[in-house]
Formats: sequence, C-alpha cells, structure tokens
Amino acid sequence: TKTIQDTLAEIIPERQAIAKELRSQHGSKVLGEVTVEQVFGGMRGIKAMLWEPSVLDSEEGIRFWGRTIPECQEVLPTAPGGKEMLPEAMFWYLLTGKVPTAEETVQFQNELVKRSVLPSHIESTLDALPKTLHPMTQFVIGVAALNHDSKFAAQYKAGMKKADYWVPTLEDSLDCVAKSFTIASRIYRNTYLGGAKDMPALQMDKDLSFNFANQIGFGDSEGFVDLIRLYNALHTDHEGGNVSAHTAHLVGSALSDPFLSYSAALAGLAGPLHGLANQEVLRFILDMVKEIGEGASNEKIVEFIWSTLKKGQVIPGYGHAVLRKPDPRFMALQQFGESRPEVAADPVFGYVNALYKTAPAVLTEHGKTKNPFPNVDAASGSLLYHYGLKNFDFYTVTFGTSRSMGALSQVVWDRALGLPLERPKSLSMGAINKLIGSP
Ligand code: FCX
Repeated sequence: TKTIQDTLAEIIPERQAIAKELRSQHGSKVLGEVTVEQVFGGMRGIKAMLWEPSVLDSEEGIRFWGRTIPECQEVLPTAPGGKEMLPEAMFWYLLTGKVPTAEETVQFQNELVKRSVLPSHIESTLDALPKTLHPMTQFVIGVAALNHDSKFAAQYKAGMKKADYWVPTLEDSLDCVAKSFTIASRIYRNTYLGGAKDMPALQMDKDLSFNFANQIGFGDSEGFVDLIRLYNALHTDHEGGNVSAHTAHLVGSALSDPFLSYSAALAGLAGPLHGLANQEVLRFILDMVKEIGEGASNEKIVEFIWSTLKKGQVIPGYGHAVLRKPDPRFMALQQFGESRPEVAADPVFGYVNALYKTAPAVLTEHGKTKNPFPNVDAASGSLLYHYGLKNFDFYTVTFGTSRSMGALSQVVWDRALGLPLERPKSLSMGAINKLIGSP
C-alpha cells in the first residue's frame, strides 16, 4: 500500500506540467474584468485565485475534484460498522484527487491518529486558558503554538530548495489536521467538563472522529460518531474564496508554516458571518422555541422570522456569497437526520425543516438577500444538539477540525506548484477616480 507521501510525489510532477502548459500557452488569456462595484463589494465573483481540491457552482453547489457530495458518498470508504464516508478518506482525496482504496484509507487513518498525540507544552498551554475564553480563541492559540515543532519552519531556516517546500508542508499539514482533533477534545473537556485529567486515551486502531467523540464523552453513541464523520467530511472544503480557506492560502503565501496559516484561518472561521453561524442558528432556534413553543404553526414561525428581520438581524444559516440554491451540504445533513427516526422526531430538528419550508419565501419577500436558501449551518447544529452536544459555543470548533483538511490540502499544492506571495492591488477612492477618468 502506497503512503500519502509517495502518492503525492507521483502526482505532483503531472500537475506541475499542466500548470506550466496553462501558464506558457494561455498566460495572457482574460478570465474576467473587475468593476468598481466589485472593489467595494467584497471582491465577489472576481476569478483571481488557484484552488485545486474543489470548485463551487452557484446552482449545484460544491464539487470535490469534480465529484458532487452524493458521488463522494458513493465512492469514499466508510469505517467498519459506520455508514458515512470517512473524513480521512476525504482528506486523502482532497490532497491527491484520487479516491483512496480501503487499505490506503486504513493506513492513512492510522498515520493520522498516531500524529494526533499532543506535545506536553500544547496540553499545558490549553489547560492554562480561562474556561470563559471562547473555544474558537482557545483553538487559534493551540494551533498557532504547534508552530513550535514545524518541520517547514525548521527546514526553511536550515536552507531548503524551493522544489522541496511541499515535503515539510505536507508533514506539518498532516500533523496540523491530526492534532486539531485532540486540541478540540481537550478544549471541550477543559471548558465544559472541569479539566482533561479523565480524558480517555486515544485508540490507535480507530478513526479520528471516533477518538474525538470518545474523548469528549460520546464514544458510546454510534449515531453521534457517524454524524461527526459526515460533519467532518462535508465541511472540509468549499473552494478557495471563503474567509477561512482564503486566509490559510494568503498567510501560507508568506511561507508562514501550515500551523500559523491554519491558526489565522480559524480566526476567520470564528466570525458570525462565516463558521460561527452554526452556533447562531441553534441560538436562533432555541429563542424561537422559547417564544412560540415546540411544534408551532408555520404562521407563527413566519411571524418570528419577520420579527428578527425587522430588528435588522440576519436569519442565520440562510444566504450565501456564492450559492443560489439550497446547499447540498445542508441536504446531506438533513438526509442524515431524516433517515434516523429518533432524530427526525426531535422538535429542534423539526424546526430546521419548518424553517426550510418557510424562510425562503420570507427572505424572498424581504428582498435583500441574493440567496434565500439554507447553507450548511442551517442544519449542522441541530444534529449535534440532538445527540447531546449542547454547548453551542463549541460548534464552530468541529467546523474547524474539518476545514483544516481542505485549506491545508491547497496549501500543500500552493508549495508544490511554487505559487508566489499573494499581493493583489488595492486602490484609494482618489486612485479609482483617476483610473476611470472621473474628476
Ligand atoms: N438574513 C437577512 N438578511 C440577509 C441574509 C439573511 N440570512 N443574507 C443576506 N442578507 C442581506 C445582507 O445582510 C445584505 O444586506 P445589506 O445590503 O443591508 O448589507 C443583503 O442581504 C445582500 O447580501 P448578499 O449579497 O445576499 O449576501 P453576502 O454575499 O453579502 O453575504 C452571507 C453572504 C452568508 C454572509 C449572508 O447571507 C449572511 O449574513 N447570512 C447569515 C449568516 C450565515 O448563515 N453565514 C454562514 C455562511 C456560510 F455557509 C459559512 O461560511 O459557514
């Protein structure tokens, strides 16, 4: 069975040749134009970044190396006894563009779990943080501190050829993904369970999601473990322009190591318009239950949505900067819930469905958002809540363990393809006026 290192060493020259051909044969072709509105409008739609693992289509949603979510669910290996695709298999696929065999998946899983052991200085750093510090801030600190043992940083300092950059970048990225899971479980225990001293040991023959679930106290729940697998596989990557992915790519372009790059990405994921939205959705649903009760009519739900909009607040979990249809990641999570009778009967999950039936029409009538449909965050929190993970300040941390796999896969490709420092041009309003010839 080939290792990830050997597999990538084989694939990289092929894709370097494609990149060379694209640049030399088509380097001056035009991909689009940039308008003044786009400069003010958060750069929406500007095609200006290379991103290999996934491409997002506004109508059909994400494709990972060309495959849709259902197609990935069809081909990616599952855990023994589990029904959901393994995030480890998805990570291999994101890195290589090739579906791993069952043997490659097991070997890769074992390698990652071995790497997930934390150095003692990370444990003591996390243990020293106040329990009142938001779990995402704790996550940022833990991942940044992994830079202490960065192979990329050490080899760069010692003097390394550019052609070799991807090798220690891959090593650090594997470490960063693996250790993110154990950092996450330690944060959970410290914040909600009074400390990490009773944390179960890692089970080296099990997958990352099982170990994470087990370490935070949910190892006995088959449904929760499989949900965590699906959750982690689905949130990995959503092309390059979203805040977390773009940040990892940008910071990595300065040759900051993968730990620093991903720590910065996590700081972006912690914003309420991005990853924090999944905790906001739960807060929204629980506020709604408090106000209108369980199993309320659609009319009452519509009233509650309007009252939120009239306060000038957003409906969390709805809208998207790129998507213009319901998010297929939302659909996959909803299907997970629907296929399990005890989840389907849960009133909080019921509200996710009720919102899906009512919110798009209200948002359309409201007339502001370009996309009135649910994004992934509309469903994810309710499933965690159902299984008993009720500390919703923690939800974005599970998003963070997953996103590391997509963002860092591209960071490996950034170094393999020799991409340079990212440095777009900015303009002042005076400079814009000058450029467009306006007085
Ligand atoms: N509820 C109410 N108003 C909304 C809205 C929503 N769910 N979504 C967008 N709007 C409003 C915007 O606030 C904006 O109003 P403004 O003109 O007064 O500033 C207007 O509609 C146009 O926004 P639009 O172009 O459709 O959306 P953007 O690309 O600017 O922003 C996000 C996209 C996702 C940030 C936006 O839809 C939003 O705030 N949604 C709620 C938060 C959320 O769910 N975020 C998670 C997104 C994602 F899946 C993730 O990263 O995890």
